[in-house]
Amino acid sequence: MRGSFQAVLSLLFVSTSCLLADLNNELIPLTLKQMARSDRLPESAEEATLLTELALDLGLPNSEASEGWPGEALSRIALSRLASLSNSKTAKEIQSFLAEGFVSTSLEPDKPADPLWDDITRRSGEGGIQTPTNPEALLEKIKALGKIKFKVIRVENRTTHIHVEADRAGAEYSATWLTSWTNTKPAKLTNLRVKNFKTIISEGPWFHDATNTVIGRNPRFEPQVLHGIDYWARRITRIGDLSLTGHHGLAVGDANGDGLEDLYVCDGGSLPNQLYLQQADGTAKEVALDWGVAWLEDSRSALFVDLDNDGDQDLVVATIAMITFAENLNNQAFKLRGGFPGAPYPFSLSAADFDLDGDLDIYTCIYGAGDQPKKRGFEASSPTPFNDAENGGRNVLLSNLGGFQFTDVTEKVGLDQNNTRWSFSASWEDYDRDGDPDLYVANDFGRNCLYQNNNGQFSNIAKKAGVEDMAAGMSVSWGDSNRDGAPDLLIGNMFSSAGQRVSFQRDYKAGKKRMARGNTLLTASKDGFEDASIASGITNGGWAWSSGFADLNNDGWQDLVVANGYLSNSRDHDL
Ligand SMILES: [Ca+2]
Ligand SMILES: [Ca+2]
Ligand SMILES: [Ca+2]
Ligand SMILES: [Ca+2]
Repeated sequence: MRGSFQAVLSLLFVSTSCLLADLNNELIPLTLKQMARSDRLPESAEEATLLTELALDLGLPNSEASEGWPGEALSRIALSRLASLSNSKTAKEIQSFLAEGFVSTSLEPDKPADPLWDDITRRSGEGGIQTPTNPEALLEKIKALGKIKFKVIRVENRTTHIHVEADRAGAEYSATWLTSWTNTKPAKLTNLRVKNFKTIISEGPWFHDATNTVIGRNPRFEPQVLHGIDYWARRITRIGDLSLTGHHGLAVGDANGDGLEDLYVCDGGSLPNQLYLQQADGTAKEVALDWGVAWLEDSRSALFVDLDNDGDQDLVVATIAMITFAENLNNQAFKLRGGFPGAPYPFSLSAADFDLDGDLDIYTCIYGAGDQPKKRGFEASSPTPFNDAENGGRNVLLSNLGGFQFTDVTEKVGLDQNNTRWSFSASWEDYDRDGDPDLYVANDFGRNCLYQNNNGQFSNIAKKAGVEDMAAGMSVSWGDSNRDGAPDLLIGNMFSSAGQRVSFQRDYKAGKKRMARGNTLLTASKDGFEDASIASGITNGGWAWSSGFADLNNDGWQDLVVANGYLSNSRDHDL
């Protein structure tokens, strides 16, 4: 274990010097140097203590707690009964849970199949009429759905709203069930109504995992790539800057100018970033060390962009030490040109020519404020209040001055308005079609920003435009989802069943209720933006992080891709 750690540390390391090359230029010259092993060994055993648990205080009670939350008790009972129903082998086992006169709709009515594409079809609708159902019939219906999982998303009097997902060979089923329970001990199920269901039927898988085929032969694949964060958390000390939340982005671009897209992959602190060059046979060769970009700093985001307009793809990487800028040298290597240290704890990068002077400028989202060497993220400061926090980090717009010189113009151009929120992600689009790029910023723990560009000066018009989407904003992308010519907004937000239950019980105001609702789709028209999230069925994307529009099947309609998931415990009914 220790051997791999030291081997990693003996690779290249970025160091800084404080010489300013130019008064306007705010990049610091950087050099590469060999790092001595002793540079980063922990000062004491205490400092080497691993961060084993992330405590994220959302201001909501623990979902397991029932004190003061009567609905939570019924929620747990419902979950346990439903698990018994799906696990039972004989009708006799479930008889004790069913009230006399139990009624149920069909769980998966035989609706006509709508074609989606190729041989993939969808059946959807409501459950229909409730009829008396005996235990044998109920068990048969449940078994027919396949491997089944439940989440309680709302408790209303004695009725629990259940999100159901099930899969079997060739089909995936998802539904909302309303289940009502007697107020007796033990609580018994009086009726089960399928409010809506959707079954996607497909002969074969839609995607194949090509990871091993494409990058599996690289020397670092087994020792580095194949291991997850839990493996590295036990081997890299805190002083190695390994972030356990795994926010490491990647960039796609043609680094060597051969017409094939290549990949730069960011990794956690003490693990070198990787550069994969696509080969003619479809595999990819890892060359980061030879190309001078195997940096070890915890890296959050990267961009391949042509910063000097010479036709090749330069590289920008947001590390926790600084934003680094590297020039592409004849499609053969990168040369470090400087680093911007004024953006600590970055989460994402985006590029646009905001001032229309012909070169690309760089915007960086900064999440938390108060970053310190030994305390980062939520350890250094927490968002308050959790639904409208303004105590986050300061996002930065760096204007490209040419010749790999950049200057911080955030304040000068008006982007300092509402600029202390917990920003994860930003996306540029000329949404008002006046010729200049405008900027949407997705913020965790509160309101998002839409900065309208007016001749290089920005105003946050999110409130006026109705696009604040006060929630746990993780990601944003622009795309024309309804093909009316106006760009719409997709915002990745967390969907939390526990959060939905407690916000409903306490009758939280709309602003707080939205915190756990899930993804948001805001469609634009000449009359402004409209919230189409629920109508379009996109809210439940799990605990969403990165998301984006992509026309996956080339039918001219934008599909959505959402990356989701979070640290979880071993409960097997956790979706
Ligand atoms: Ca290439
Ligand atoms: Ca270039
Ligand atoms: Ca514009
Ligand atoms: Ca499509």
